[in-house]
Amino acid sequence: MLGKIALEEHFATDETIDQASQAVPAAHWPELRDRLADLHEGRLRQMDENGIELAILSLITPGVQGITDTALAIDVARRANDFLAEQVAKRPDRFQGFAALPMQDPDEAARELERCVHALGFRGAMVNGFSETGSTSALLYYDLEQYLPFWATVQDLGVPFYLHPRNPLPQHAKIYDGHPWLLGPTWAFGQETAVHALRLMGSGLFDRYPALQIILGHLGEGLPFSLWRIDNRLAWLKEPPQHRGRQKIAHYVQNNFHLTTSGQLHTPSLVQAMLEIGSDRILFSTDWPFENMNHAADWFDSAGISELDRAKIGRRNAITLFKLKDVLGGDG
Ligand code: GRE
Ligand code: ZN
Repeated sequence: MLGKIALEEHFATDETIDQASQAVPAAHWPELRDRLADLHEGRLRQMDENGIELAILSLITPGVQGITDTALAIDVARRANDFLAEQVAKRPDRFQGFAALPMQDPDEAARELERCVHALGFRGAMVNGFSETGSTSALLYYDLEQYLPFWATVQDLGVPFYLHPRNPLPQHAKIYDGHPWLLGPTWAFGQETAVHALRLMGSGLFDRYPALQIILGHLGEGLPFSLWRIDNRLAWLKEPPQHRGRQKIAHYVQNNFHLTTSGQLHTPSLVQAMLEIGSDRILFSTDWPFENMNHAADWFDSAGISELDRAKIGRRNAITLFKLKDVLGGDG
């Protein structure tokens, strides 16, 4: 399929690139480093070869979320966003941007998102899970009370918020001791992110701000498979503790979430996600450079779904969600 749009496509700045060196065995690092640092030639060649017209770019994980010094997190986010805006400006027909946000300070995060949307033309935010701060050992999950004004800003701006994975901190990851193969994209990324998403849903956030739209990668980090069981248990057990949302968990997933196909190139999983939340809320993505664009594109282009669903998931849903008509030529 030509004209695909992809939205879990990462880059790194000089300041953040070393974070990714842990992500792959040493032998792969030079290749990964080149891929992350290349925002034009190699990337555009890959996109051309794989029928990807537009990529919405985002900083690597944990990125700004892993910076414990809040003032530094604010600075790094700002610099990364300015750098990305300059890169996008060279080829706005091929690249758009997601804001990196210093969630360590909710007011600054809201201000930075406003700046990124209004002054830099970004299409939303990508945040890599919980944030760390130096002042407390507490991890900041975004269902906490202090984030309500931030979420009000996100809703007012009308842009999506991509909740991207990160690993749990070692001191909170005892369950993985002796099994480092379970960290990262094999398992821990999804587990961490699914729980964070459930915390948002169970906090009542989407009753208060019903227009919020959250994006999850990897076909929903396992949530589509688990929705029925979560709601069934909550209904079967009439007693507290219940979550604070007024609706079933499935309702929030179906009304406040979008899923991407990043790193989950498996047709039965895609069909299952389509059955749970519908093809209007699923979007193609590749997770470059941690996955290969040709793997994602070859699978998606020949997956056994209808051509109408392929057009929606590959392109149309992104145009609607990110209001991309202005940057795309032709049919938009
Ligand atoms: C990702 O973005 O999904 C990712 C990383 C680092 C390692 C593996 C991976 O950011 O899939
Ligand atoms: Zn990713």
